[in-house]
Amino acid sequence: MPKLLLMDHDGAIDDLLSQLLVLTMPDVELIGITVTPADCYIEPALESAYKLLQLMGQEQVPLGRGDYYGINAFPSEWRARPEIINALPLLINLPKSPDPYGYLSAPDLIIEKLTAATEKVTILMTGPCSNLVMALEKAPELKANIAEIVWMAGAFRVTGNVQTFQHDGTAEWNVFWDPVSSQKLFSYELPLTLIPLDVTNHVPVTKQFLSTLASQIDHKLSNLTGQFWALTLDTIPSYHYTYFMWDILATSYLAMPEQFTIETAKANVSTRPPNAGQTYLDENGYSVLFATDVNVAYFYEYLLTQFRQ
Ligand code: AGV
Ligand code: CA
Repeated sequence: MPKLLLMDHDGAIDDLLSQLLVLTMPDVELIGITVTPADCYIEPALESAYKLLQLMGQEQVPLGRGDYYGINAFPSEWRARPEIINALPLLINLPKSPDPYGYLSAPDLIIEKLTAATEKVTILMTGPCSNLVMALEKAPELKANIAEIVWMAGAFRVTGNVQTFQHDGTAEWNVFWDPVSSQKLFSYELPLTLIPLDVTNHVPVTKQFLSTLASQIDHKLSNLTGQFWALTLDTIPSYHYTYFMWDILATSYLAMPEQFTIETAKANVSTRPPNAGQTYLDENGYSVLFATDVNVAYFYEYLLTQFRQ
């Protein structure tokens, strides 16, 4: 039986790639997608999310709109990228929205779906965790309906990717956007598996991968995802600008957990400068699992297989 999945993403290019990847998974039944206005502007991101559902013939999957804005905003150049996505040839002529009256709020959709579920639900988050935390603050009893949370977030034994004022560079962006909600999520001690920079650093977007993907361009999804990824290579070639397969790696964990090296730890989240959003190991902290390594060759091969349709 396929596992029930709720996905929350924040509309960046690898979030949208992750949504597509989820939609190729035979063992997953996607029961809702909520979008966080973090690494995106919400309207174009919802438009992208809906267009990808249509492309995959799954427009019945409901979308929820995140209206909460975190504590530390993402750079606007990153947030603006989905506008380009929506103009790509395979997407530009698809309808923008299923519902002229708007969307349910993201926390309400999460509550509705967790309440109605006939079995425990897996939650995949590829952006900040605020929508889920708001839902669980409102309806704490629904924690019992969660099977596992998989979250692309954090940096434990490697440097972070936030470079900004009032910050020492130790945090990863999804945690930094809303450190307070992140700490709350840790404190619930639900089954939480983090896919942090420690492991995503192993999977940059490489021209070699894109070149192999291009060799199967007759498959619609290889064509489209190749275009998505090409748009991520416009940045300055230094670590802080390298585009990794952050969210896609977290998403692939659903299908190939045995390919990851996972560590059990006690950890906490800092909520104040100069290291707001830092995830750190702490004997007196909360129980979490986090990935430290992955079978990289297997992962890239998995993507090439899934997008051969
Ligand atoms: O920190 C990684 C998270 C992932 O969820 N995001 C991008 C992924 O969607 C933030 C981010 C870090 N560096 C970036 C990011 C960059 N160079 N461009 C866009 N977003
Ligand atoms: Ca993201």
